[in-house]
Amino acid sequence: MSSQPVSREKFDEATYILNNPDIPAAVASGAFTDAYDHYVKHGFEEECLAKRPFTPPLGWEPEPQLTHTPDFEELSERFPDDEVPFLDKSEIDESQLTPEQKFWRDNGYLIVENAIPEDVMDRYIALKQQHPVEHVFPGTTDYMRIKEVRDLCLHENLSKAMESLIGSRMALHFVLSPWLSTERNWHQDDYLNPPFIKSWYLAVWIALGDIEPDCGPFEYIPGSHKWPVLRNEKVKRFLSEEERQNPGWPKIAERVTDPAVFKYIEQQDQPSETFLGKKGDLLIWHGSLMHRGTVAQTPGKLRPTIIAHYTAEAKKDIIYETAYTEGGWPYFLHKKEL
Ligand SMILES: O=C(O)CCC(=O)C(=O)O
Ligand SMILES: [Fe+2]
Repeated sequence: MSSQPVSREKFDEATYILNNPDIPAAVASGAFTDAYDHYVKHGFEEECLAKRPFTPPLGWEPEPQLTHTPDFEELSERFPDDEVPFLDKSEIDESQLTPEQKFWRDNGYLIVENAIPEDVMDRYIALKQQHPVEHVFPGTTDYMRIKEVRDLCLHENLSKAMESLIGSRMALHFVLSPWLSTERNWHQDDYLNPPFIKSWYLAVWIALGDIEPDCGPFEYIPGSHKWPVLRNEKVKRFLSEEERQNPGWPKIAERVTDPAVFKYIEQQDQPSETFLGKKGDLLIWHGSLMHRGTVAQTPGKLRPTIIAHYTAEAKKDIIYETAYTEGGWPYFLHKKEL
């Protein structure tokens, strides 16, 4: 699948409508001028996210599946300098940067100690403790309805720090609340984003208690945000056409991505670090930083955290409605109604 929407000439309107029975009503309602208008404003992005079936452009032949074992280089790319946030560009005047910006530029992460006031955390923790703390409460998009989540994840101290690293206000769109490690192995978050995000993205790990080494802490490789980044269209060349269309393709693709990523990490020989924050400390990481949730050495040991993911406000507002906290910090609402 291409990383750009196809042109109007190549757009296969009949197949698009056949694949997406909601389109005629959406066009009739006046929300879109025609099916192509819908495709450009929503459909292409949703195809990338596997939320709509892929509509092949006219004259399109599926790429044959590659069967050799690819290296990381073959599955990844470096983003063009003019498409990345200012701190990721190769030539900038570093004398103008704050120490935090310089650290982020060099390392792809930033730890801010004591960033969140105790009372803001405690109001969230009290709410969370009404449910088993290892469970998914609040759910990944419950920041939309629960003010305590927004007060924490869009706290002014954090939002200002993020804005200074990306050069845009960062909109909250996803939280992970369980007090257990995800145990997800090495990856870069940007890989599963739509192709135009290109590191206008970051995530934050907020310690809501003192993090013990045996609870499966967050591990990351400083400087790995300068490595190439896995790209889904490159990875998909190693899947069959049926696998490419499967919404669960990222998991299926791990048979290709995991060996390539693990081998590359070994070759780089860059030491990793783990984040053992104290209550109120946070770690902000770059969308291309290699990281993982380690396996808890004491199974079931609680890991008091909330993890929040953000996209630069300007990068998504065609797709999402944006709301703002009283302090003026953005968060995405559900996808615009079609
Ligand atoms: O469990 C963890 O600490 C890793 C979380 C993670 O990879 C993510 O939120 O992107
Ligand atoms: Fe991640």
